[in-house]
Amino acid sequence: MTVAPTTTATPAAAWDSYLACLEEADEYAATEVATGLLAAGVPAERVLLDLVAPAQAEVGERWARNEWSVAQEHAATHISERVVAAVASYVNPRPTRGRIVVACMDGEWHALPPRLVAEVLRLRGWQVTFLGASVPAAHLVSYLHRHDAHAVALACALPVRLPHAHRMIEACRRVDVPVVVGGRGFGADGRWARLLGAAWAPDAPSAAALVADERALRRVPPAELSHLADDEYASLLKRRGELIDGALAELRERAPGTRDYTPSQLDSTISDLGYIVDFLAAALYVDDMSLFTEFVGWLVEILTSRGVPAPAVAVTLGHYGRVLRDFPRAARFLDEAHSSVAATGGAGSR
Ligand code: B12
Repeated sequence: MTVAPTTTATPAAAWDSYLACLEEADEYAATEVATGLLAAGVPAERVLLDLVAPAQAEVGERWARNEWSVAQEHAATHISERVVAAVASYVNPRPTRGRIVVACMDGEWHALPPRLVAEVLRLRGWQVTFLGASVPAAHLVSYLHRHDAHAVALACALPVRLPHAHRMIEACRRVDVPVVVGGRGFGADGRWARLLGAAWAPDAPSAAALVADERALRRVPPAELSHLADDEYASLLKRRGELIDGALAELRERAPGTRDYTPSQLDSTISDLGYIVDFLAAALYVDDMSLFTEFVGWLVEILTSRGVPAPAVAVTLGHYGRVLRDFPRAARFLDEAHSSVAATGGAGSR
């Protein structure tokens, strides 16, 4: 089916039409909605930030509520990428300022958010090199050795990547290139960015303002991670496999339905058990319990919308809590998360 694009002169008015295009995976109509706005005089930056960006957030909400399949989300994201490219080539400014290198953290596949930031920087005259998803620190550094960069913009959409983020921030510091970081992975108020010793921007316009102010970019206190001396983070990572195996065995024993899981259900379960460990590790890294409890709240919502009962999460938290009872910070985080799951009706005895 093809969606007839309506010509509307503001991103807000074009919203329904644009989302309908994403829903129908109609990339041509979606592109016409965006270029129609440009033709009507809406600045390219507004089309990117007031139409494409919030539409992507809505795509995420629909996926989270299990209203859209993963395939629909992928198709919509692909279309948004095409729309970003169409907007960029429609305007196509020539750079007048220095080079900004934009990249995702190692292991981070959310490349579209920093792509939007990259295009906004380009629109404001910077010469942008977009390195895309999952860039290992060593490759970023070798790129920076070969190309003069005014600054690096690093993206992180998932807090679970914060330890990698720290490594990359430190790598840039060592080659003396200032860094601005952004993305929802640093927390809504950027608190984990500051903890890791990096300047943080909540959105693309703020990132543009920061890179234009080199002194502000460099005026960031170094990382404060003295809590890592207790070694809980490193020890937890070493025990990741053992923890997942143990949690799976306990789930199979206490939730008999899991014994009849199909191979793909089993895969998802194992990856969720791993996510719980990884988010716990990230919370230990930044020493912030809320990182873990917010993740657990999100996981329960996602699983509930897919018919998985919340007590399964409580059983796993209880298991990890028992195995990690000698890790005071981890045990506290797990205990708190277990109580919050119980409070939302997902109690499972420990
Ligand atoms: C598309 C998408 C994907 C695509 C990404 C493809 C691509 N090319 O980008 C794919 C399929 C790869 C993906 C995978 C996953 N995803 Co995803 N994804 C999304 C989705 C729907 C849209 C992302 C997007 O484009 N957002 C639009 C941008 C513009 O929004 P934004 O982040 O707010 O960006 C603004 C600011 O944050 C800031 N900013 C952003 N980046 C940067 C960078 C810099 C340097 C600066 C300065 C500023 C800045 O400026 C932006 C514009 O103003 C989001 C939903 C969402 N709300 O974002 C989920 C979402 C981020 N994904 C999520 C999840 C869980 C996953 C997976 C774990 C799913 C899975 N089980 O496999 C994996 C993890 C993959 C990985 N290791 O990275 C969750 C994260 C939840 C959480 N608890 O952290 C979300 C929130 C969905 C949800 N509603 O639950 N995903």
